[in-house]
Amino acid sequence: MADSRLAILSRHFTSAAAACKAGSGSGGQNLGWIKISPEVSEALKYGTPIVALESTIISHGMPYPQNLETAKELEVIVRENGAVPATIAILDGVPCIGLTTEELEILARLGSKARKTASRDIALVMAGRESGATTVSATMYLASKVDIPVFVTGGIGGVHRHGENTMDVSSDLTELGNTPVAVISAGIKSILDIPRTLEYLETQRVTVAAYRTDEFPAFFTQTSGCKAPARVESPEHCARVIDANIRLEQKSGILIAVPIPREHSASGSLIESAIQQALQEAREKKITGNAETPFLLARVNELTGGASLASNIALVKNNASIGAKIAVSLAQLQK
Ligand code: PSU
Ligand code: MN
Repeated sequence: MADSRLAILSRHFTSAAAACKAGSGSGGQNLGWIKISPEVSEALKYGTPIVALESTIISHGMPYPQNLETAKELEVIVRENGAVPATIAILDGVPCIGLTTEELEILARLGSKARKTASRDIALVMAGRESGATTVSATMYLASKVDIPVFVTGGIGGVHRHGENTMDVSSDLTELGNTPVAVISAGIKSILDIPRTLEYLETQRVTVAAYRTDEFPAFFTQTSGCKAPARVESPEHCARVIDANIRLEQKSGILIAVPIPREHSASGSLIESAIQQALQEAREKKITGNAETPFLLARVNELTGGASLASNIALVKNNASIGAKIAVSLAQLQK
């Protein structure tokens, strides 16, 4: 692993000829088309554990200023657990791995004015020199390009309800089928069709395991009524699965689903009824496609008087702590 990281770094350095007009912000190295912050660069070079973090959760997933506070706290939690945080976003057309506090603030303030950037949008955002907040799919893609194998988020996209008719299936699922990165999440929201999402992940060859539970978690609640395909018991166990996936040279990713901590799941049924109402409103207002998830998240937060946001923040923090422990275990295995 250390060798391949060095190979990637040197490849970026040698292709850096056309590089250097990438934005200034981080003061990081410009390695061709991608900018890696000095801290993340250093960590890649020495095999220090790293945790990738996404940015759509900042721009579209939470309101300002809680989004900025959460983004900063996640980085602190990752560090406290012994890993280096690498928040990923596209700034002025340049994919950035590792953001400064000022850059986090720019994204947090842009909110939904930042472009929600899935994998298919990365080239468009680069070409237009726009700023883009990366979803799970785009964050995975960019993390894999610089060889970061562990990525923490809140919830992933999935097969939408009625997806069998609309074909609204998040590209997070196909990216998981194509990109060998482990995504640590709290499962899938019940705004989505959880059983179909699990079926689709199987078709995409994605390794799926629930953390210390037999049931697949549903983001705001610990249970979904769906049995998880597998169960993992500890950060070390997760790291061994990721390490085996790397040795196997699997092209597909891993989804580790961590249930929301029990003390934050109490409002689950309140949130569930808000979700039903928000889904109904989305249908009435004909909100579809990539606008649906942000609409539902914001509406559910309003309807629950902020309870869903508090739960959301709590579960992402929990994921960050477990994800960092997984990254630390993985780095030890790869020494
Ligand atoms: N689910 C959440 N919060 C989020 C998202 C999903 O609970 O912020 C974001 C993630 O960035 C995810 C994206 O990758 O929404 C999926 O969007 P879509 O359903 O349009 O593929
Ligand atoms: Mn979609």
